[in-house]
Amino acid sequence: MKKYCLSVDIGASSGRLVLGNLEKGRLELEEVHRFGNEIIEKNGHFCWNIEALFDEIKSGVKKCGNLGIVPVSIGIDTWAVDFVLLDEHDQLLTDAVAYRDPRTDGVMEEVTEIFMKERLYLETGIQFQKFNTIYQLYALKKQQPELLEKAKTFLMIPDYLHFLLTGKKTNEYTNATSTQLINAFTRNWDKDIIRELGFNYEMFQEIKMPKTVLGPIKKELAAEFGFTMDVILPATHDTGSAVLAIPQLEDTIYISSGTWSLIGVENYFPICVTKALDYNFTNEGGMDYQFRFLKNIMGLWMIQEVRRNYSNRYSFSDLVELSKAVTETTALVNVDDSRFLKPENMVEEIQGYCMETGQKVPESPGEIAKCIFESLVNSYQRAVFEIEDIFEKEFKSINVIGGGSQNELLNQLIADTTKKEVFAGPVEATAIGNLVVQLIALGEIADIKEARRIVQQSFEVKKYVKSEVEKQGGVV
Ligand code: LFR
Repeated sequence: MKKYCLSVDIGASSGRLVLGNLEKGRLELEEVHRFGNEIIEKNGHFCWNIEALFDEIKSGVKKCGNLGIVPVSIGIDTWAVDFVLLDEHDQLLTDAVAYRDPRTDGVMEEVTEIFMKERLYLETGIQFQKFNTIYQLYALKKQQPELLEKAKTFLMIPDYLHFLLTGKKTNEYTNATSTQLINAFTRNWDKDIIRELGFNYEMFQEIKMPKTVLGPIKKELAAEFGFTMDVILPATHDTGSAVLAIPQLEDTIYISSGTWSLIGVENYFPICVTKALDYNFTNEGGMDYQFRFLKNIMGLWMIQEVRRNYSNRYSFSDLVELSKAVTETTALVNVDDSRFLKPENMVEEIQGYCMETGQKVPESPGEIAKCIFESLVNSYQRAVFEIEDIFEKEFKSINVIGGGSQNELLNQLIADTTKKEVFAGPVEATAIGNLVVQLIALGEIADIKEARRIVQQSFEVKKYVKSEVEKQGGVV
């Protein structure tokens, strides 16, 4: 009998339920359900529609039943940093406020007056981003202190969805590290930071590692689905799952490419040196206590927003084609400027930046898209330099994974700019990484090393090298 696991991977712009099973040493995937996700406005904040997301998960599970497939287990991953608080009756006290909400404007600066940046970095190894959970909690403490006082439970988004499935409360490690409240060395909640900031330590749950079998789904859900299954914790931070699906990491820098571009390397210990702090790299906790030494780059969010500004008249591939047709050199923007985090209108924000910096203002959709792609690659190039500077070595290749790895133009631009071999794929890296952890927990795969071998045998990876035109000194 084939053993199926079900991965639920929800990103900032879409979610999917993918079944996975091992067949003759290869991992087979079957997408059973896909749905959109977006930020909504609720009670004066930008939020996630968490109820709708849970409904989509249930619809997807039911589709498995319709296909006659009963998964042995299910595991959920999502983006990081966001959370909900529950009261003493396990009811929601807060909305699932999204990290792009301006409630944290200026808060990081306040917190880093209480804690020196160096101390926070030395203890947590986490990069400074205004939306980290630590700043969101501090914003809440200032703006709605009564909610924090009533809170009995802190759950991150996947923790909460797992709670809805099982009734069990836990904080999964990989995602918990993105709070900037986990000590990188004890790998547990940092009591000192939590208490000094005046958060209630008791609301944080026991940290559980990926591979933990949380338990069976609630009886009423089993009755609704017509079958039961276990919840097995994957790396619930989507980037943590994605990186597990990189076939080989030796001398390789990865870019997990989606709404964000996460660029970095896998590491066995956290690097909390001053240079890493200055470059603002993070040490996110990974499976088996590996660390992802990486940096967040604004990513395809900018293109997603541009599409929205043009009322979705252009598909992603339309924008790629239009940008290819632009022959003039383009203006460049600093994609990591926080003005691009959630501007009212991305097109106008880009144009404003170009105007203020005395560059030719991109006007057509093709020019805007070209400006975004080239600016992104410019930022990747800078991050590559920083990584090589910190590790004092050259990396041979770059492996782009995730949905963004389908963007051939971007892949080629990366190869041309960094002059490194670029490997693109697997596209469904996050779902794959989620599934392999469940399969390891079930004893179907020995460990991550074997999982990576299986990934290599199962999925297509395309190679890009510096183009000939570029080699001869022409323009891209
Ligand atoms: C990618 C991601 C990044 C995290 C950002 C915000 O989906 O999880 O790793 O920094 O979203 O949570």
